[in-house]
Parts: sequence; C-alpha cells; structure tokens
Amino acid sequence: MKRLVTIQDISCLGKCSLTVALPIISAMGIEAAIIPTAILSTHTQFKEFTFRDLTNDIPEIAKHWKKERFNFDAIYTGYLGSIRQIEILKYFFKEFKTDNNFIFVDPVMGDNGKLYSGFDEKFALEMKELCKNADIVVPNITEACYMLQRKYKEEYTEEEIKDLLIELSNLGPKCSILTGVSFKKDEIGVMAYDREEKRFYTYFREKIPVKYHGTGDIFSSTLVGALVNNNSLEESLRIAVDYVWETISDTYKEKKENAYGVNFESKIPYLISRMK
Ligand code: PXL
Repeated sequence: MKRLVTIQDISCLGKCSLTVALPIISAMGIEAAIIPTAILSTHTQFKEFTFRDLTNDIPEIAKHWKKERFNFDAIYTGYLGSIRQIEILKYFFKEFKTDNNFIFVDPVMGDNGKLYSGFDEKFALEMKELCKNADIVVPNITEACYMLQRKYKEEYTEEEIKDLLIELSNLGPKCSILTGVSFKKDEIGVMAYDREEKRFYTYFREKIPVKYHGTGDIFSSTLVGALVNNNSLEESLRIAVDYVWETISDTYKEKKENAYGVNFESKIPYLISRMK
C-alpha cells in the first residue's frame, strides 16, 4: 500500500486541513500518516479560535520516524502555524526526500487578495523559501502574488497566469499549479505548468456562484492522492477539480452562503469511482 505523510493543522471543527485530508486520502486507498502542526478549536475564519502550537513536537516525531526508517511516497504540507515550522520542514524534507517520492507544498496563507489572520508578508517570503524545496507547488492566485511580491488583481489574462506559473516553477519545483483561475465569467478551474516538459495544462468547470471555505484543502488532498496513485498530472487535475466541483454543487443545493465547509463526505463514493 502507498503511504504519504501530510503536515498541517487540526482545526477541530470547520472541515479543512487534516479533517478533510485524512478521509479523502484514506478513501483513495492510500495510508495517511500525519504530523499535526497545531490544534485549533476552528479554523481562523471564525471570530475566535483557540490555538495550541505543536512546533516542538515536529522534530521529535521526525527523529523517531528516521530511527524506524519509515518512508513515504509523498510529503504533503498545508497550513503551517509559524516561520519556525517552515525551517523545521526544510530539514524534514532533506531527511525524508528519496529518489522515489515527491514533495507537494500547498502554501496555505490567504485568499481573495488577503492573507489569513496571523500571517504577514514576512511569512509569505518564508513560505516562498519552502516552495523552493518542493517538486509541486499549489498556491491560489493570492498566495502566488504574496510569494512573488506581485500586486493581486481580480482578473488575469492567460499570458499573465502563464507568467506566474513559470515564475513559480523557476523557484525550483518541476510543477506549479494555480487554483481559482478563470478566463471566462462562467468558468473556474486550474492551470498548471510542467517545467521539464515545458507544457501547460488547464481544466475548467462551470462556475457555481458561491465560495465555500476548505475547498483548497480538498483540492490539494485529492490531487496529491491521485498523483500517488500514478495518475498523470493531467488526469489528476481533472479528478481533483471534478471532485471539488461535485462537493460544491452538493452543498449549494442546501446552503447558499455563510457555509463553513462543503459536503465532501457525501461525494466520497464519487471520488472512489474515479480511482482506477
Ligand atoms: O483551509 C485553509 C486553512 C487551514 N487551516 C487553518 C485555517 C485555514 C484557512 O483559514 O485557518 C487553521
């Protein structure tokens, strides 16, 4: 059985980070080892939340795993709570990267042109350093702009998105993927660049006029799972976009706004049907 490790927070309620990564990756038939970076009562989009930092546990866990000679088919990082965690993860990557696995960094920091509560520009530049050590990076446009110190805009041309993708992959990753890309009013999806093949990929679905929290984490968890299961980049992007679309569509039938999280659970049978 394939095994990956995912390193991100536990938001106890709110359907994001580890509470979506674990069920999705498991449903895809992959063992999910975890390193929780922090425990929060909810994610940070609620008015209040508790935050227990687990930074000091990470090196201890890594040390134990190294002693046991555990290895992983992928290393997937998401929401990180501090700059020190980024430093520790650079070390973790060196220790656990092999010729047969890949490092997948989702630089979770913000959306809609703004950073989430608790992050600043300095953190974004440190996250950029972590991305230099990745094989695949998956920012949304906001996160890409903060890392590349570009001004965020509401609309982009295809050439501008291609420029962002090339700049991201020139940091180091073989593959850069931008989420939340839209060139037409009624379509939204992803665009990716494979630096070695010098190829761009796009995949769009019809836009559902609502934004739910946690869909970025669902997208990344599904994408990393599809790649670990040996799907091509092109097919993995389709599986991840389609699954996210299904979850949004299902949620939209029952709640149109102020929704925290999507009905990803009811669409797990659909996700399984997409596995070979
Ligand atoms: O979904 C991204 C995410 C993950 N974890 C925490 C968050 C957020 C976004 O706000 O606050 C704790």
